[in-house]
Amino acid sequence: MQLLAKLLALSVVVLALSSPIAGDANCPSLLEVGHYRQSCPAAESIVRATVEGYFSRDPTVTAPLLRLHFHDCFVRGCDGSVLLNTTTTSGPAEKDAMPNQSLDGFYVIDAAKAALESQCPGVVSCADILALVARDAVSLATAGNTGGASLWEVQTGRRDGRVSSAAEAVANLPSSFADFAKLKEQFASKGLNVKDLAILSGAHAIGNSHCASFAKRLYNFTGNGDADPSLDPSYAAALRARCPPQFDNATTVEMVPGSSTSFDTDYYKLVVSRKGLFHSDQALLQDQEAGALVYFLQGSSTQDFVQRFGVSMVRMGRAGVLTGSAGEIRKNCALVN
Ligand code: HEM
Ligand SMILES: *[C@@H]1O[C@H](CO)[C@@H](O)[C@H](O)[C@H]1NC(C)=O
Ligand SMILES: *[C@@H]1O[C@H](CO)[C@@H](O)[C@H](O)[C@H]1NC(C)=O
Ligand SMILES: *[C@@H]1O[C@H](CO)[C@@H](O)[C@H](O)[C@H]1NC(C)=O
Ligand SMILES: CC(=O)N[C@H]1CO[C@H](CO)[C@@H](O)[C@@H]1O
Repeated sequence: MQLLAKLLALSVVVLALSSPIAGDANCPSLLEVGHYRQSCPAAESIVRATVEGYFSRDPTVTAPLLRLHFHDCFVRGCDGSVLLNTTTTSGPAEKDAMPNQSLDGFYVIDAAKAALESQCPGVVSCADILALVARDAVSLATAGNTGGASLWEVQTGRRDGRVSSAAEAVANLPSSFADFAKLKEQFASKGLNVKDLAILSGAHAIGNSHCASFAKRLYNFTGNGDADPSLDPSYAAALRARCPPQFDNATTVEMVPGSSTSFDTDYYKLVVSRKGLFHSDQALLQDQEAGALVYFLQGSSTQDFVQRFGVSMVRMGRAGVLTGSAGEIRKNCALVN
């Protein structure tokens, strides 16, 4: 345990030293670690305490919280747009797009925001709350990380956008039926490479999925009444038992059977055994570089995986951010000011 703690502490230092603060071509931003150090010194600990409070009552809260930051960053950049409600003047928001169906955890973001507003009104953006919450959720879920020590430093300084569009969510969020080339293209459009794609897909170590997100793989994959050939046949049979042809929309399946709250390398072990839940998970093996990483990570330690995961999360967290005087700091994460 002590060794793990040391390794984790070391990896945070390495990350801090190796992450450039001002950006590359994709990043005209000025994100920085500790952006609220002066303006709201308790910001990160307030967020952390909020996540911990919910986690102690319900350890399944971590997966939806991690997913929210991903959905935020892939649509209009990490600008908190995933949190906005549809209003009479706005047109359908991201929340109301098909791929969102299963988004959850908004109440945790709202609770963190309320606590922050009472301490430092109008200072901490909703987009930054999402990034911090995602880090804290993974830290709490990580196998062997006793006490949930923070696993990477989050760059902050994002500002909140004023627009949220369901149509943009549909266009930008990868489909669970996508093949490798499409996934690669969609990640590249957010400044993320094949390595980031393979590593961030490891988020599917935690959480659940509704039958609708993969049922086509079980019954009629190519239109000939067949199953997805990339899916292990006995696993397909087990999934068919759980999701019959007329499945109930509310039924869910664990991403990793029996271990869906533990952030570890089990996801990669499933993918190499053709038991990834989504076609998009299995599609990583269609590419030499991504496939090699999957094989490497399935044999790797949890601390090595989370260290890499943190690096790619920091990169994802820079996608299309608003900084400086762009956007605003929302008072209520569901509404523009
Ligand atoms: C590579 C492309 C990706 C695709 C196609 C994809 C697709 C999906 C789908 C279809 C679900 C299940 C939704 C449902 O039916 O309930 C899901 C769940 C999830 N995704 Fe992804 N995802 C991708 C990448 C990511 C990334 C990059 C992250 C985070 C860094 C992430 C985090 C999660 C988590 C944590 C869940 C479980 C949510 C829960 O239990 O509520 N995914 N994803
Ligand atoms: C946003 O929408 C949700 C779900 O429809 C609702 O529960 C919540 O009260 C709304 N928030 C605000 C601030 O209007
Ligand atoms: C399978 O898909 C094909 C093509 O989309 C469709 O014509 C056929 O009716 C489907 N079969 C079943 C059993 O849903
Ligand atoms: C399941 O969801 C689909 C698409 O949203 C809908 O058409 C269908 O009526 C739902 N089925 C049930 C049993 O609720
Ligand atoms: C959580 C959430 O807002 N879900 C919505 C996703 O979009 C569908 C329509 O496509 C709504 O019915 C859900 O309420």
